[in-house]
Amino acid sequence: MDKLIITAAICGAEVTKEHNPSVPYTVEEIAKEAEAAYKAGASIIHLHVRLDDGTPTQDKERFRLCMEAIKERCPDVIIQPSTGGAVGMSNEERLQPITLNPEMATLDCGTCNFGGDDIFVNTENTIKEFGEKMIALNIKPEIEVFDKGMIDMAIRLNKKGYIKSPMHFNFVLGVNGGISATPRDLVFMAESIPQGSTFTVSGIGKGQFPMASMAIIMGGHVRVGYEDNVYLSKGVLAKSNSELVEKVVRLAKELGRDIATPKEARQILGLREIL
Ligand code: KMH
Ligand code: ZN
Repeated sequence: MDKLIITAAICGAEVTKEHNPSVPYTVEEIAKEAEAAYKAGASIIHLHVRLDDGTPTQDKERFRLCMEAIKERCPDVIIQPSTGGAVGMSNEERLQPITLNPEMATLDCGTCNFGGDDIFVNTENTIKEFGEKMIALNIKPEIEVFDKGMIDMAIRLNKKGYIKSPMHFNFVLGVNGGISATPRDLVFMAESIPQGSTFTVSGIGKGQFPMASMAIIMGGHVRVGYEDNVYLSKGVLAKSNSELVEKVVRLAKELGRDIATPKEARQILGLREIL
């Protein structure tokens, strides 16, 4: 079994300091959280950025500042900017960070409800546009799927040449509008991807650590972080994203799975070598 790649989704676009005062907003806060998560064992930082007041933004210059600040503190970490941004953003807005030469970026493969009146819109043409641009820029997409039909969409677009093989999926389980964070649904998702694909698992809220444990056992990879969950355990807020990463490292150790360094993660995912 491959070593375990841990992704830290340190900031997100929807979670706020009201949910957990340690959610990072400023460049300095984001860089500090990224470094702490990296030191705890994360090899990938899934990155959203904010204005200082917490407003989510996909502004290229804000991304540049945050990426430079992270690279200064942890030069070999893999930075994976979001192209999902926040609900309601235009495609043009969302695509800005891919022009900063990242090794990876997210590619959301379908539309879904996102709680209340929110809809996270990713039409087939949007996915094609994002996929083509990532191929042109030699960026490995992390294919975010919130439901099984989104896997099928990715497979169709892979056959049509909009997404390259081998594909790397992120099963986001437990969004209010997506597939549930249950063992049955995780197994269903894992059995639905083409042979030779890799996957990581993002359990939302209380699903985070049960789904992480299953991913460790199944040979998948794990994403944790404030974007998905702000609690270390029931009723206990995590003081930093690093506490969430440390918990995954402990689980992996107990279950006999070694943790991948960024270099090893690059090999497992077939990223272009940048160092
Ligand atoms: N903020 C969500 C609406 C991604 O990063 O690509 C979408 C999201 C997905 O977070
Ligand atoms: Zn995200």
